[in-house]
Amino acid sequence: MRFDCHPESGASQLNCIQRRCCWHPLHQFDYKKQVHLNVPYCYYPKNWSLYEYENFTKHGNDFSAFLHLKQNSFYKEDLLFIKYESIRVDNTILRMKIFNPSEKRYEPPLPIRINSEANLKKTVYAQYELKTDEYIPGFQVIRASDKQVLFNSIGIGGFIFANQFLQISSTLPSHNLYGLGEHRSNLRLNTNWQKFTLFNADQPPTENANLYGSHPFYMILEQTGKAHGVLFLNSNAMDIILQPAPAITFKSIGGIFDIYFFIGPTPADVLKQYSKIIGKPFLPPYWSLGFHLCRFGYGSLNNTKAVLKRTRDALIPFDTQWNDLDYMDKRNDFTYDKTKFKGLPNFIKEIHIAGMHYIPLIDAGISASEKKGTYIPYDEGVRRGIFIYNANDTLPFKGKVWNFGSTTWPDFTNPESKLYYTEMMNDLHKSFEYDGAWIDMNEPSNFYNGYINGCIPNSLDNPPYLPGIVGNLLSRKTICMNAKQYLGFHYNLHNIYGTSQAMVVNYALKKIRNKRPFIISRSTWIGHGSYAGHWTGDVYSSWHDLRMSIPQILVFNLFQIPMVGADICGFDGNTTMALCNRWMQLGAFYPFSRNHNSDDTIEQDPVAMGKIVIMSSKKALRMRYYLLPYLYSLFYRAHLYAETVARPLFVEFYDDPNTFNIDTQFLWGSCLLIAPVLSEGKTEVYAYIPKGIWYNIYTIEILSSNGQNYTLDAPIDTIPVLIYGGCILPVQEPSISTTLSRQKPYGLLVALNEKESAKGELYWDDGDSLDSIEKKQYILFKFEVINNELKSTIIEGSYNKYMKLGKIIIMGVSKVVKQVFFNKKEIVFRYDKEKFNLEINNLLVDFKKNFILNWTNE
Ligand code: MIG
Repeated sequence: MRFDCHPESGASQLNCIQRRCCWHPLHQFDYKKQVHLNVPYCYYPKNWSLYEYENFTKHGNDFSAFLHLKQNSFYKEDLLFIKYESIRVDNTILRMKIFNPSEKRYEPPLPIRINSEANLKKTVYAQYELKTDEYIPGFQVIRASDKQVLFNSIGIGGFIFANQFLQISSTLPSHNLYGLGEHRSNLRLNTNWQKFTLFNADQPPTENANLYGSHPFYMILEQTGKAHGVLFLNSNAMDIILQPAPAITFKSIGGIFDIYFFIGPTPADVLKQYSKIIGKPFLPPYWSLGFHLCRFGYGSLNNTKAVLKRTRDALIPFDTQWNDLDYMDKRNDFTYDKTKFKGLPNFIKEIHIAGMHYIPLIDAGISASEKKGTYIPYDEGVRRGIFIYNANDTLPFKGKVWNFGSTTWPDFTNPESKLYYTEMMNDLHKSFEYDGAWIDMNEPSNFYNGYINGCIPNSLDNPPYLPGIVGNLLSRKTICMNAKQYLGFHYNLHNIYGTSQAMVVNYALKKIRNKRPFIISRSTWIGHGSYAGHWTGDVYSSWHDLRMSIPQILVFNLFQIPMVGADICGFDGNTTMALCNRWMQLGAFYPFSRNHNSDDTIEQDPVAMGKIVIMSSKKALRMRYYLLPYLYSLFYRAHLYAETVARPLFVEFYDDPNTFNIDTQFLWGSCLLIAPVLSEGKTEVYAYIPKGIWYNIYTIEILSSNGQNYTLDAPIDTIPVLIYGGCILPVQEPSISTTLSRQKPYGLLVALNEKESAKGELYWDDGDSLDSIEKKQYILFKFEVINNELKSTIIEGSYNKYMKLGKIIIMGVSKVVKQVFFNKKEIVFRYDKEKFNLEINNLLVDFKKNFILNWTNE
């Protein structure tokens, strides 16, 4: 219960007491555990408070109060008056705002939130209770049904509201805490004196570092298996401290306190509630679920072509070819190199004829050093006034990225930037018909720390409290904090830069292509998933990075950014055959599946890695393509219901504490368990299998688990995948691209549970049109097995293409099958007594007609 009263270095008894805190060095205790932070010697006494209530109104859960400052903190410019105000968003979401009532302070413009007032009347039966104390400032949020205290700041010292330092602490009901990205860590965060710094940075993923994005959201699984979530909606640089009480502290350097509580009680409920505030994920185009191939430094169109050709010749399923910045002329956005990439427009036409797609990189920065009249993107940007400005004038802020001379950055909070960017992207699209956008360096990243000589000292670049940013400098590899944007200082808006770009690019792509936009962005902020996906940046080609990609992918699913993947086989450093082999297998199960690497490393496309990797890639990707109708239906559910696609086990099995700490395995939806090999030389995986019946997807062998670890076979070309009994998966024969696989017959993979029943669904549409759901241009199937009868029912929609159903596999039919009927007509089948497997091949019927398939036993 020691909340750090002197987080800066140089704490002493004297300055601790000056802060009216307790000084108590710890060396006299037997304290030897390895911890990331030192246990504070200087800590707040109970009920330490700088503020006092001036007035106070509370009716049920409606609370509002004014407080005045009685004593200064040590962070300069404490707010003299502050106001607490609770807002009932709906009966499962409570919002607590603590702000300056006399002068508006910065609040994040994104995400575009739902209007809470509109919902007020529906909240008669709130599922939470808010408690306060008349004398001691603070509040408690309690779940009404079980009286569990979810958040408690009453009497816990350390609440500070200064101009550039905001701090609030709370005890927590359990150690099972997830979220607080973007970081490299286990999925379940360590609460033993850890600091998580949120400040977007061009920083290759390593432990204890602030990375590309910021997500001040966590979910807690309580010991009872109930879950709740908390969003600290604040976009300023911040530290979040976890300590073993367990307790949490937010320390931000700007904005206001705007805290949302999501009552749950299941993990899926929490995420759905969270999505009401931040928005739900975009529905991706079907082709984007295929395999993507990329590298930095193909260097020429010929080389790009050669890699594409050898991948296709090897019959590896493959949908999208990418180019990194080497396609550009002088590394400038919205151009292409007419020598080395001569013929790019035609190449893309050929790609399209082959039923494939093409994505180029776009860097955030715009070259600022071309001769006037030779580079429209700069001239136009200046004319329209859409660049980020210097602190004291209206000239674009200049740093340097890839461009030869200098670089400037569009300000995507300026409404005019939408028109500007649409025009630039449209011009580029006229020169070659790209299909999506890869937006990089949008933290934003700069090769300088601010200007070439740094930033001129100012209160924003030198705040009284500096969060634990890598390099101990806010402007490290980015722009100065006092640079000016349309909506205010970069200091406040830094963390939303990437998402503000993604929103504009999303808008532009829709306008230009009139099809579903597909965007992959390095930098992210809350709500990003409604516009774009994410890749995890410059991971290293190591077994550790392979393993750590799983918690990273899972936590982004919690953040409502399900379209996420890591660079398969690793980005930096040379990969090896053994590593790339296992990484291609795992990567085939990333929601976003792309092999990409750096320019100073060996070639690592599957064919370049040799026979074994080719074989594995083919096997794993064919399995992915086979499962794509299921994966697509998961994305549909993410889009409508905020469900995770790549799912942590605990989200599904929250009543099984064995799953709370698992992040070396994961689920696809609720039906597939993926247990990859994550270390060299292994050909088995010792995996935790939750209670229930599971089926090996390759051999159809049954594994009946009572909730323990089992050894799964993982030969060199195989990634273990199990299907959960009770599931019906829609599948489709794989092919070398989604354009071709979409023409193949569909199938149903039915996995029966103990009661020999199962359920499933399929969402289907043309895969590329805008607003397919809103326009009802889709078809939704429900499948159900009960009492020896499989029923397929069309729920709604109007998809007008023919769909052929080919094959049905029913696993776990325990009694020998005598006859099978399709719509009462007897049909041929195969039944395998050893495997309890019923197969109906060559059905070749109209899938879009409801049907009943039933069987009798001997
Ligand atoms: O300064 O465009 O994370 O994927 O290949 C590096 C070159 C810039 C960083 C991206 C990486 C990309 C690289 N980019």
